[in-house]
Amino acid sequence: MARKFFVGGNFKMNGTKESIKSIVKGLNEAQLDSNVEVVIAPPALYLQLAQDELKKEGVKVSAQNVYDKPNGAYTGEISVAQLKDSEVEWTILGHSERRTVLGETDEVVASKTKFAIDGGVSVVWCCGESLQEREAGNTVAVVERQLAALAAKVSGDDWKKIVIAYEPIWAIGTGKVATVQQAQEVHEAIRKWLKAKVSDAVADETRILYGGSVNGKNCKDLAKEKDIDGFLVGGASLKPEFVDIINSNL
Ligand code: G2H
Repeated sequence: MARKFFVGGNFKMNGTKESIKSIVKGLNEAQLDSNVEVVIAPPALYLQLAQDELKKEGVKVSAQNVYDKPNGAYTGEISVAQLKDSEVEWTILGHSERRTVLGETDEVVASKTKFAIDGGVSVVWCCGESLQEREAGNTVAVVERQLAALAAKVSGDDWKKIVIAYEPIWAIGTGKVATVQQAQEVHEAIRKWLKAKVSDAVADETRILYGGSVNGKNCKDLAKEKDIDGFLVGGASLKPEFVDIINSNL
């Protein structure tokens, strides 16, 4: 089955009302490959602004995180119901900055993923190894451990609402992109794991994105690999070259 190419823009904790309006205007006016599904993830405070300004078919807004409890006494959190109320259909979950800086465990990320899906919000679920783990030869084991925690919570059609983003931590925001071969190897391992532990259909249909210092120059070669189905882009999603990344296959 052909998997639709997917490009996410993770603005992280960046932007102002003016800069986000300007990025969205750029996307509204750009010629984008119609075969690509695009989401942009501004900080929570600007989700509604981005949603209101966005006029481009094929581009949607995503949260960067969501809580795994119904509305209630959880100061500082945002609920799945609130995302739905604001017509936000996507969230990123398990980004390494949340895992390492904010202490989210594999189980917390999996629980949030299940809660989001059950509430009708699709998930860009992130995984990836640290430099130390890569140098110790544990890359695939780490990613498989993260996947196993996810698979313990989700099942069946849940997988249709998950896009996996492989983001080696050592390549995030460092300018040190994984080589095409390094990325493809891990993507292939993820697909093999899905085939062995979940199903042939999930392995075949799930999009696996690469994230980590993707830019307008390195995207084309990465996009050619058979198991790379798109990108999760940080720094470059704030710049005009985000359009070149969306159009990697043109
Ligand atoms: C990885 C990526 C986006 P960047 O975190 O999620 O960021 O492209 O800046 O490395």
